[in-house]
Amino acid sequence: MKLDKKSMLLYVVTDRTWLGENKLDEQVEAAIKGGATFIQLREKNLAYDIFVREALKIKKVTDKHAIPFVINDNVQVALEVDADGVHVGQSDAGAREVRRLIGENKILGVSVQTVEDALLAEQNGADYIGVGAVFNTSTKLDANTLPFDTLKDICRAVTIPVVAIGGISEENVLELRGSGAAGIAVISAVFAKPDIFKASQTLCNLAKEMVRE
Ligand code: TZP
Ligand code: MG
Repeated sequence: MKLDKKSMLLYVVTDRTWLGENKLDEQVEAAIKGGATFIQLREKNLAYDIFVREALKIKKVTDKHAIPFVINDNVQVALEVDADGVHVGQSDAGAREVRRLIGENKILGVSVQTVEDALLAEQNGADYIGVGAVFNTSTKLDANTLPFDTLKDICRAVTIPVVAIGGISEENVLELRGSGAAGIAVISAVFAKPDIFKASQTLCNLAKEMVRE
């Protein structure tokens, strides 16, 4: 599926770490109202049935606001809830295999850290690429931090949109100016904040400034 570059502007990835008494679908809606343009449900510890139930709740919100919705790693959940697509990393099922499973009309996102893997992902049917970590992050413990030039080289090498991820905050978004990234993907910069709507709104404005040529 061909993606509008604009939908990559503020890509928000879910995380229950800071959920407390709140509901994830309500937090996602607050993020969308603030300006999130893309939602990824990322669940590492949910049983299948609960994962599906949560995915359906989030999908209700993303459908209501006409925002693309993808599932991290789990093709089966994505197909079961008819999500807009799937996002996989290098250690998950290969892009070509995932594309075969989901068909041509769903969104396929792939995480890469090298130009070589980016080109391969594009050849294998990725619609967009995630590159990171672009800054130090404590959200994903096994993420290593990439040089700015690697992000830039990847953006130049592929024709599909690239979203930068990892340690991005209000303070450092503008350091990504000139990278060629179509937007930013964030977890803690939205979900660790007490006011998700406001955090999303601020990041959205900064992301617009970041992508401006
Ligand atoms: N992939 C690379 S870094 C990262 C993922 C999922 C974590 C991003 O989280 P945060 O809180 O935005 O640094
Ligand atoms: Mg993964």
